[in-house]
Amino acid sequence: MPASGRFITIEGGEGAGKSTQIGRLRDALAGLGHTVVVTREPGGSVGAEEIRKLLMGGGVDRWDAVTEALLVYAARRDHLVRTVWPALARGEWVISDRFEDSTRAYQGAGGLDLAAIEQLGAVARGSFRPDLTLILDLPVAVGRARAAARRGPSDRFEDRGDGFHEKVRAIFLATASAEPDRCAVIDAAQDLDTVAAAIAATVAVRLGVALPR
Ligand code: Z5A
Repeated sequence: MPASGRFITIEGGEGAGKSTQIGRLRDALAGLGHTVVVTREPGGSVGAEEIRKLLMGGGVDRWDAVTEALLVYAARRDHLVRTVWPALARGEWVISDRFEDSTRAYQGAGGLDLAAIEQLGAVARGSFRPDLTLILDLPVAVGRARAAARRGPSDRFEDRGDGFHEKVRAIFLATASAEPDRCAVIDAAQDLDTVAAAIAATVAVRLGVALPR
C-alpha cells in the first residue's frame, strides 16, 4: 500500500475532547496547505458506518467480546480499504477519531485477550500503523461529566460503569508506555487552548511540520 500522506490517530476516553481537537488540528494542517481527511472509527466508510450502528446500539451485553471485536475489525478493514489508504496514496493527511488503540482499550477492558486483538489486527491491517497517535488523557470522572453535559442518548459503551472506564484509561496509558515512538500522551484535563497547543507542539516535533502554536 503506497502511502505518502501521514496518518494521525486521536484516542482517549469519552469526553476527552477528541472531536474538538481534531477540528483545530485539521484547520492548522490545512493552513499549511495539506489536504486533510477527517474520519472516525468505528465508521469512516459507507460499510463501516453500517457496522457502527450494530456496535453502538442495543444493550451492553448485545455482543460477546469476540463478536464485538470481529465487528470492529470488519469495520476497520472497510475503513482502511475505502477511505484511509486511498487518501494516503493521494498524498493527503488523514486524522482518525479513534483507531486500533481503542480496540485494545475497550474490547480489552471487556475481557478480550490482547493476543486475539493482535491476530485480528494482523489480518485486517497487516503491518500498517499510524504515524502518530495522540492519547488524550484525563480523569474518568471529568470526561464523563463533560460528555454528560452535552450528550443526547447514551450508547453501549457509555452505559458501562466507572470501573470499566478506569480500565480503558489504564490500557491507553499502558499502550503509550509500550510504544513511545508512535504514541504521545496529552493532558486533556487542561483548557481547550492549552490542549490544542500541546497537540500542535507534538505534531510539529514528531512529524516535522511547523504548526502555529
Ligand atoms: N470503540 C470500541 O469499543 N472499539 C474500537 O475499536 C473503537 C471504538 C474504534 C465510539 O464512541 C465508541 O466506540 C467508543 C468506544 C467504542 N465509546 N465510548 N465511550 P465515539 O468516539 O463516537 O464517542 P466518544 O469517544 O464517547 O466521544 P465523545 O464523548 O464525544 O468524546 P470526544 O470526542 O473525545 O469529546 P468532544 O466531543 O470533543 O468533547 C466533549 C465535550 O467536552 C464537549 O461539550 C466539548 O465542548 C467539551 N470539551 C472538550 N474539550 C474540553 C476542554 N479541554 N475543557 C472543557 N471542556 C471540553
